[in-house]
Amino acid sequence: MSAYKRIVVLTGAGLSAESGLSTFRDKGGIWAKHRIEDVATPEAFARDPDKVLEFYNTRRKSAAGVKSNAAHEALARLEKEHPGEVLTVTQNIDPLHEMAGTRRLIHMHGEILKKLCAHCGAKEAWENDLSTELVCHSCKKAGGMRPDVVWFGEMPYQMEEIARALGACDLFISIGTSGTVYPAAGFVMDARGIGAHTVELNLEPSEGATLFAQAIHGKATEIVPAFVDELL
Ligand code: BV8
Repeated sequence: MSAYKRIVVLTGAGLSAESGLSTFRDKGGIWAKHRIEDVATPEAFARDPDKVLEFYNTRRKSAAGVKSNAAHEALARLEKEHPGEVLTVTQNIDPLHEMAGTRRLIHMHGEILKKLCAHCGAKEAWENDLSTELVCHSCKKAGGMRPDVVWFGEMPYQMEEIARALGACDLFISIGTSGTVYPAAGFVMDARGIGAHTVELNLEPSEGATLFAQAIHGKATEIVPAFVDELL
């Protein structure tokens, strides 16, 4: 049985790669085909909303029908069977953690299957394309409907809850993330700061690999289930 009482798991695009979703910074990844400044900032949306909405409409379509994989499922099992607390914080905007059964979950960069009104802040589940003609059900204005995702320069969601969990954890596990986007990339330092054990599970050493006390490299669908088995 695991010696740890409070576990925080941080996940990134590498966790969903074997489900068929593109990562961002790998060769041929999303940011190799699109400039962040053109599609993933509030300024880009103000300048050219059609282009930004089209980028996310395409990604929403490519996420349709995608299934969770053995790594998502192992993390759901960890939450269910670990006798202490487990909080999963994902940078991913896909719904694969929920699909696998994870319940205590924070989507710190938002969710592709929700829309957000830039005028009034109303949020709603949304599986279809977004367009500038769409009218908000709440404030009745058009032109402000955007995906409920956190763009560069915007504050990630539920940071206080994440900080509380990091400030109390005794194990921090980072999975399938390059460790290049802040504040998520700094979580390992917060966990280290309070003496938690820190582990990286990634295909290859990430930017911050040397900050972790332990690192296991390989495919998420292989190393995550094995690591969870060992923990439980
Ligand atoms: C903020 C969501 C203030 C939507 C995303 C300098 C100038 C300007 C800004 C900054 C700056 N320095 C820092 C900043 C802040 C900025 C930032 O970090 N920029 C970086 C580029 C330097 N951050 C922000 O703006 C954030 N907000 O800081 O607010 C604040 C102040 C105080 C306290 C708190 C906040 C907001 C960032 C949100 C950005 N939104 N997207 C969308 O998806 O379109 S970011 C984008 O990158 C992704 O969405 C994802 O969420 C994030 C992280 O990427 P990863 O998941 O790590 O993916 P990546 O491809 O990089 O890596 C995949 C890894 O998996 C690789 O290592 C690979 O080897 C591995 N892998 C691949 N296959 C497998 C695998 N591993 C295992 N198995 C496999 N099969």
